[in-house]
Amino acid sequence: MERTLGIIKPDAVSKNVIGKIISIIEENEIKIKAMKMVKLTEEQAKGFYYVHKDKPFFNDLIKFMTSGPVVLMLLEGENVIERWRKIMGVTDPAKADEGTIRKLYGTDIEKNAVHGSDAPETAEYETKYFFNALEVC
Ligand code: IDP
Ligand code: MG
Repeated sequence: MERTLGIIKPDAVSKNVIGKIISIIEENEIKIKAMKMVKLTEEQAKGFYYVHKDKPFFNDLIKFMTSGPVVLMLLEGENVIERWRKIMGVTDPAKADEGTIRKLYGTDIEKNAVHGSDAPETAEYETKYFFNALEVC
């Protein structure tokens, strides 16, 4: 069993597809062990995306991620880090496979509907960044 962090980003929340994305998670035998809807502060978003701080898209990304509420989810399942990334699709919705969440609900390479940790170390950092032990069922 593995754990990863999933986020439904502000574009998907404003498109009213939280339920559709959660359905996809459940259909794929992934368990939601913790979940909350929050509006990230600039400081919280910057801390979360610190690995991208030197990228040219960083400032816009922070603006986007703080533009409205997000749904944070701690996901659990077999091989869930890799499986959730596959279910999401690649970063650019235009290049994502048919049926992936980013293809279905993403807008562009920045506003791409969902987040997923990319490796065991980042999953560990990211799940602990947003959830403490008492919040995990
Ligand atoms: P990932 O979310 O598929 O792992 P990362 O490269 O880790 O992609 O980038 C983090 C987030 O930054 C992306 O999900 C997307 O919202 C945004 N992003 C990535 N590359 C670009 C870009 O070239 N332009 C604008 N935003 C980008
Ligand atoms: Mg990433």
